[in-house]
Amino acid sequence: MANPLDYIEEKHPQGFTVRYEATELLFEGQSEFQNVKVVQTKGFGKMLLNDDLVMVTEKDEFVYHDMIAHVPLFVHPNPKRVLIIGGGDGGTAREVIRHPQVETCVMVEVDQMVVDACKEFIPQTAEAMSDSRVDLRIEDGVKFMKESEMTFDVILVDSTDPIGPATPLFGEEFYEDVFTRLADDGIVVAQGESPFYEQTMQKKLISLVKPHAKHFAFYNFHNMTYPGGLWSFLFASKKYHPTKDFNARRVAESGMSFQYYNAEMHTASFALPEFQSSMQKAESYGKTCE
Ligand code: AG3
Repeated sequence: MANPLDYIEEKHPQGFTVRYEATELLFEGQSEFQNVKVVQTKGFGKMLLNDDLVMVTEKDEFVYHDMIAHVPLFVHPNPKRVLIIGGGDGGTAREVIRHPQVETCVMVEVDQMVVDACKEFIPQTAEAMSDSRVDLRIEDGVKFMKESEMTFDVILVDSTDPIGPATPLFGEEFYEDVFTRLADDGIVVAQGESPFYEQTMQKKLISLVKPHAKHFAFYNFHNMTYPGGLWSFLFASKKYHPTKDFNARRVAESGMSFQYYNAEMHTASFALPEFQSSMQKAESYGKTCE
């Protein structure tokens, strides 16, 4: 064993640390943007960490990737052009291209090292990046949004936490460009952080989409490895309502099978705990998220 390990930790400024038993450090590198690690854990399969924050594990990545992709793709009636900002592990692209209407999935990831490390060690997610419908560009997502002339039906912001390279992805200018590149009936879904630990950031995310979207709402999921377990995405659209414009029959008719997503979870995930729901209502004044 090249680099034996006893454990790997994700430390939190809120005063707790999550420790995973691990056996081997499969990869470690320092890119221009961040520290990248792939670790063989005992209980979660291979794990990708960026700046020592857990991004993906083989055991539970299906939850996040189901929910970032299938919620908007089953609301939009004909999602042909999809854009992923970030998502260098490939898991989001994998779920996007399962939808037969998708003609092209442009993926803009800033860090080549993340893509290379995942291609070598986590094919479970990375494999999708070799599909002919995936147009992978190693480029700064903020710059791409500013300079691109393409229009997208669905834009998925699959980012890390708002520290390090992802900071501008939680900014006003970026969202102005996102909505410029979004079709009139387009949908944006963004990685929405923890409802328990990141309430300030969730308020900020609402303020970023509110000026541009007709409908917007957080939806939640539970996974095994993001701090607190409960985590959010933010749905925003110039046209579609995330549950009223969702036709559950389409899920059944698709013939697709999932490990986390299903038609009931789709609707239920928009039911928020009271503290988050009242925050959302308070921050949305004048605009509807209902
Ligand atoms: N995106 C990262 C979600 C945030 C995780 N945060 C944390 N562990 N503190 C995941 C990318 C999956 N494609």
